[in-house]
Amino acid sequence: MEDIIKEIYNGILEGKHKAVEAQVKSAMAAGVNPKTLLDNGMIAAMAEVGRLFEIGEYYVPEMLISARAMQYGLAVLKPHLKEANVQSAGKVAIGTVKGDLHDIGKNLVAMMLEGAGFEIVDLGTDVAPEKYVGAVQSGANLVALSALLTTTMPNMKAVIEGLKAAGLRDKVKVMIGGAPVTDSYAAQIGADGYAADASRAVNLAKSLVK
Ligand code: B1M
Repeated sequence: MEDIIKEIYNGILEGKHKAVEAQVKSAMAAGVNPKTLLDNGMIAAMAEVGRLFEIGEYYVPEMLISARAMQYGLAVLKPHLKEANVQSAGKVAIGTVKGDLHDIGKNLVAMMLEGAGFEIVDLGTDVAPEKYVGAVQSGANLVALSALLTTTMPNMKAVIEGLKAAGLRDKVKVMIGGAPVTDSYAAQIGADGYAADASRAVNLAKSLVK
């Protein structure tokens, strides 16, 4: 791993948000590939944070400060991830489902979709089904649902049921993702597709609105 990528990886693990922000700026100025930094440095660091939490070396406060460092780095990286000359590809209402506060993956997916030319309506975290329904009524043609907890996954189905109840299900595509979510879960709840990561989410979104 390049030194600067390793430094950013360590900075996220240690929750040094100001240092991470500065290091990502330096990496961009030095011409480091933003996607390589994202995948090999930043996402890899968050995976390690999860592992340390699982084995009891990190607790919620450590996860939080690492997440803050990740968000600071992502804010710097965002403009560098954008594709050049992209046209509006569709309007996406994205959010983390009810009961779930994890937003790093959701933000990353939103950022990549925006970079690929989608208009983003970010509903935030802990989003009730009615809010997605409202966003579709306001013109979103794609709903993107993120869940990081096995306990909140069923709330994805609640959104689909909400869209059906409002008579909107055939007017909108629904895609889902997040660490515990799978392709077969998407099929089980009647979603239109599942993506394992932010890059695949872009390809899926493009194919769904085609
Ligand atoms: Co939490 N947490 N957390 N956490 N947390 C996990 C998810 C966990 C796996 C950790 C563990 O045990 N190893 C575990 C869930 C276990 C389970 O349900 N199976 C867990 C737990 C238990 C909890 C709490 C219950 C802890 C507690 O309080 N006791 C609590 C729940 C709070 C709540 O939501 N109600 C909690 C809280 C938190 C923090 C607030 C401290 C913090 C979140 C801060 C934030 O997001 N602003 C946090 C963090 C940071 C994590 C880990 C360490 C990292 C998550 C992350 O940001 N990953 C996580 C462990 C892990 O994932 N290894 C963990 C990086 C991110 C880039 O990846 O989000 O997976 P990810 O997104 C990926 C893909 O999944 C995909 O693309 C993204 C980019 O490639 N993707 C999509 C995501 N959404 C998508 C949508 C799509 C398509 C793709 O289409 C729509």
